Amino acid sequence: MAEYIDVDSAIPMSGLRVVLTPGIPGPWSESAKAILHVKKLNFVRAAQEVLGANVALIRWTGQATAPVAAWNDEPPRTTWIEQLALFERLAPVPRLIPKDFDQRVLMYGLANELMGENGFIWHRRHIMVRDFTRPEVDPGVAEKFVILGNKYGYSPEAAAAAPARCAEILRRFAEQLKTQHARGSKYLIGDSLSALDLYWACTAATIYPLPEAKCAMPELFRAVYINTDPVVQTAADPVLMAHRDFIYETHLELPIDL
Ligand SMILES: N[C@@H](CCC(=O)N[C@@H](CS)C(=O)NCC(=O)O)C(=O)O
Repeated sequence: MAEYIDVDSAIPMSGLRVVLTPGIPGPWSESAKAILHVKKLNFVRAAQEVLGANVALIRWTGQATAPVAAWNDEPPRTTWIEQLALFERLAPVPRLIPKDFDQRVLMYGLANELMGENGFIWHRRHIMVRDFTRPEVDPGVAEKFVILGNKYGYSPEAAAAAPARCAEILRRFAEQLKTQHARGSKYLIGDSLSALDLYWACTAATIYPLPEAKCAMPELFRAVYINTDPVVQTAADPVLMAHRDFIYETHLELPIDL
């Protein structure tokens, strides 16, 4: 397992510190790590405690999620979009934000559909909370999912809307990939790797996690990440999973170091 320091020790340091959840391949955290890997940026890992008090993290950043990226004494970046801007500034090459205006607008729009508040992962999390608070689930596990749901806006109405919203986004990504393949590109935007390919590769784990040999994770997390919702399943076109595998095999590090 990778080395982590505590958040209190990371605060006064200079350079790049990234707060991650040890042992858990969360899609936002894996996306940040994927960008850092492609850009060959060195960083120190600090540990967030999943659903914990995270007192030092809250004092520092005003919130308790991972990932967080901090550069020198600049304000810590707590959202994917700010983190991407920071990493692109620190290592402009290879470029992961398209130079072309229209491609850039499309990339940010689609990335927000995956990563943003009320995007794919957000709704996928509602489905996880729905499924892991059912009466047959171990009460100790269900209790954690109630806390997760309360933290991230779960309600029965939100859960009811989530599968269709996830499926809509998956269908758009599959269509985008097929259009790109037809014009001879292997990537979601333009003709080269962008942050969107990395976001998709890391998000795909919440439908089909990577196999244990490539990404070891606690058994409970694997069960939570494997999609069993039929509406989401129908929209999970094989082209999407093939793209995840292509991006990991071509651009990322396996097995994943958590
Ligand atoms: N900071 C992220 C969101 C990350 C996020 O929602 N992280 C969740 C993943 S489930 C997390 O840290 N959960 C554990 C917790 O809240 O303790 C962003 O907006 O880009």
